[in-house]
Parts: sequence; structure tokens; C-alpha cells
Amino acid sequence: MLDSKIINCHIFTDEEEYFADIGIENGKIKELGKNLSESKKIIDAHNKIVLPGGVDTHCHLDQHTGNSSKMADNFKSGTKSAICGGTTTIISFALQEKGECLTSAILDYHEKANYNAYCDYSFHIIITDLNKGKTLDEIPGLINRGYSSFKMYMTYEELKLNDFDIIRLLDCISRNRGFALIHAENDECILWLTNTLLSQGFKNPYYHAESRPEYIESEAVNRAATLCRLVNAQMLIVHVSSKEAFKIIAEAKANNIKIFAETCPQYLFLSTENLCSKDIKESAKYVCSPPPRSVDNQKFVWNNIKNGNVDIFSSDHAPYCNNSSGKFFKSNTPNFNEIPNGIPGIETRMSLLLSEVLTNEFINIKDFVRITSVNPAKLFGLYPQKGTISIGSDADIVIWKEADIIIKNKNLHHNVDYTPYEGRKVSVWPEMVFVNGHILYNNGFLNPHVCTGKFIPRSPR
Ligand code: DUC
Ligand code: ZN
Ligand code: ZN
Ligand code: ZN
Repeated sequence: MLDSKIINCHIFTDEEEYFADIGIENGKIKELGKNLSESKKIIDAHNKIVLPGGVDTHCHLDQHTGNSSKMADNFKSGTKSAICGGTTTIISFALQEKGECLTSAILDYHEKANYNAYCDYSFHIIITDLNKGKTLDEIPGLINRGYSSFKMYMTYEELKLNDFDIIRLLDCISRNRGFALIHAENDECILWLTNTLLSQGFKNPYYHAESRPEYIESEAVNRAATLCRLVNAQMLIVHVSSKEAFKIIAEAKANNIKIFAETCPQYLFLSTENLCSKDIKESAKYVCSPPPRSVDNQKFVWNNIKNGNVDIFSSDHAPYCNNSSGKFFKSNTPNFNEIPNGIPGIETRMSLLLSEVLTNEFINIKDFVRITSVNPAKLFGLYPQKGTISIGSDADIVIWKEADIIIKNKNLHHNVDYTPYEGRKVSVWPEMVFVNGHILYNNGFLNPHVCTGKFIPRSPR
């Protein structure tokens, strides 16, 4: 006897499209097809689009910021927001403080997440300090215990590693079959431009974009690809935003360098114009890095999604409120470089993109599933447990309903006091979201008491 059965589903994976019923038992997909076994419960999808739950491999929850700003979302509010937007697995970050051993960093973030997550989760470890080599000694053991991905930064004073440390780290990760993620922007160029702009009196958030032009991103992407090639590592370049950076990635891939590209909603749906408001309370909302680019650049990002150069579409949810706990932690009139970088988007990621898919058909639904669920799960060792609808997979399933919806922050479930997409129309939103076989979201209502998300250890590559 099945626990539940979703009948009349119009199912899409990255490879197939078909009509079938889905049988669920013990949180897993047990049967798929027609004439399934008897079930205790039957849900009728009425031939609506049914997709695997989203896998968001780039979101920051409850992360230490290194200053007095605070992230608004912890694991509870962040994963609640995720599932209400059709994402059913997340990989968040465990940040190594300088001098800290990685095991202690992980324990810290496990404590934050334990019994606090609505959906299953895992961690990438952010490495900020090789700690005289001790950090490298921890890596093989960590990969064996399911922490198989490591993020590094080329910029931000408190986070960045120099190229030599990146090489040593990549080499160690690669030899132990781990996976790397990198934030690629040239730190010295940003520093010089920032100082120059400030010395000329240019302080407004608009100059955040001026201080991080596209070519300082593409320079760093090229360098990251070179370091990757040197030690034969596998690496995801996160939040790729610009035409030149995509070009370098396409070339590197053609030369068999094992790099992958992630992009995010802000590079499709926001632009530098959002930073132009004279009202700093408005423009500060869009400060993220790399910054939103020109309207013109958006079509290059679309083209790279269409031609397969984008492997993953993540949110890069970085939840800072637009008040003194977040964007304005430093003062009411901060200089552009004093505003925390990052914008919320864990709940809107899936609908924003799927809505474009359905209305403009620029890419098809299978491509959508590929970059929002399948590839994120595959690259990070979660597939086929996550990211697909197939027998044996976890029953993480979304029934989508087509309807005209205007995004309003008051209807979202994160703890951030704004959404950069306020007022934007979408044509689709989750109707029902199943997480490990349980209906956690149903037509706008959240099943309030279920916080049964668990840590998922991930296999090496
Ligand atoms: N990079 C991220 O990956 N997230 C938030 C801010 C940033 O610069
Ligand atoms: Zn159950
Ligand atoms: Zn980054
Ligand atoms: Zn990020």
C-alpha cells in the first residue's frame, strides 16, 4: 500500500516529458506510470506541470558576516522560503573563521541547521585560511564524511585567498575527488577603483557597479580557469554575470578544462539601472557582487543559458534587510563600499525563470529542470537521490499552477524586509510542494509544524 499517490501529472525531467501517476512510500518515489498500487491518499494534479523540486546550491543562511551586520534568514526561515518557492534541497555555507579548524566550522553550522530546516540540506565549506597547511590535512577526511565541496574567494579582505593558496587548495581538493567553487573578481582592481571613486566624492550605491566592471570579473575568471587547469581540478565559477566571463568559460570548456558556470536571477532580471535611484534606501537594495549589469548584457546571459554554457541557475540568496541590521549597518548614509553585498531570492528563483520559460519559450521546460534541479544535484553529488523524478528518488516534487501573480514581499516567507522583484509579474507559482513525500506547501498554506529536513552527506566526484 502506497502512502500517497499523485495522479494525472504532466511530468518533466531534463530528458523526458510524459503523463503519469507518482506513487510515494516512505518518503521515496516507489512507483511511476499508470495503474499504480492502492494508496492511502490520492492527490489529483489535474494534468498540471509536475517537476522535481528545485535544488539551490548557492544560498547563505545564518552565516557570520565578520561585522555587525546580520543575515536575516536562519535555516528555519530560509528553508521555509525555499519550499514555498518550489525548492526542496539547499546547499548552504559553513564559513571557516580565520584560524578556525574546518571541523569546528562545520559543527557550528550543523548546530544552526539541526531540527531547524524544512527541507534537506548540505554544506559547502568556505575556506578563508590554510592555517599553515593544517586546513589541507583536514580535507581528505571531510570529503569522506560527505563534505565534498569547498568555496574560495578571490576578493573581500576577510575572505580572500591569494593565488598560491588557491592552487594548493585546489590541488588538495582535486586529489581527493572534491569539488571547488570560486568567487572570481580581481580584488586589487576593485580596491583601486573604490579608493579612486571615493576620493573623487562618488559615494552613492551606483558606484558599486562602477567599482566592479565586467573586465575585472573576466580577468579573475580567466585566472581561476588557469589555476584549475594547472592542477586538473573541477570547479564551479559562481554567479557569472557578464559576456566576457561567459566567453572565457566557453573557451576553457572547449579546451577540456573542467570548469562549470553558475548564473543567478539578478543577471537576468535586474540591471545597473536599479542602482541608479538617488534614494539610497532604494538603490541599496540591489547591491550585490558581481553587480547587476547593463540591460544589454541580460541577453548574453540568456544566450548562455540557451546554448548550454550555464550549468547551474542558483539564487545566491544573501539575506540582508534594508535597515540598520543589514544594508545600513554602518550608517544611515553609507558609502557604496560599506553596504553588505547580496540580495534575497531563494523563494523567487524558480518562478521567475519558469515564468519566462512558459511565456517566451526561450528555453524549454527540460532545460529549466536541467539547470535548476538536475545539474545542481549531479555536480554536487546528490543525484539521483535529489533533482529528478524517478523510482527510488526522494519524493521532492512540485505541482506548478499557471496564474498571474505579482511578486510582493509581504507574500514571501523569508525574513528579509524587501524583495528586489517587488511588483514583477510571474505566470506560475507552486501549487503543492512535496518534501520527502510530505505536502509542506499547499495553495499558499504552509504545513507549520514539520521541520524534518536532514543533513545529506554528499559523495565525492
Ligand atoms: N558573493 C556571494 O557568493 N554571495 C553574496 C555576496 C558575494 O559577493
Ligand atoms: Zn514520512
Ligand atoms: Zn560571491
Ligand atoms: Zn553567494
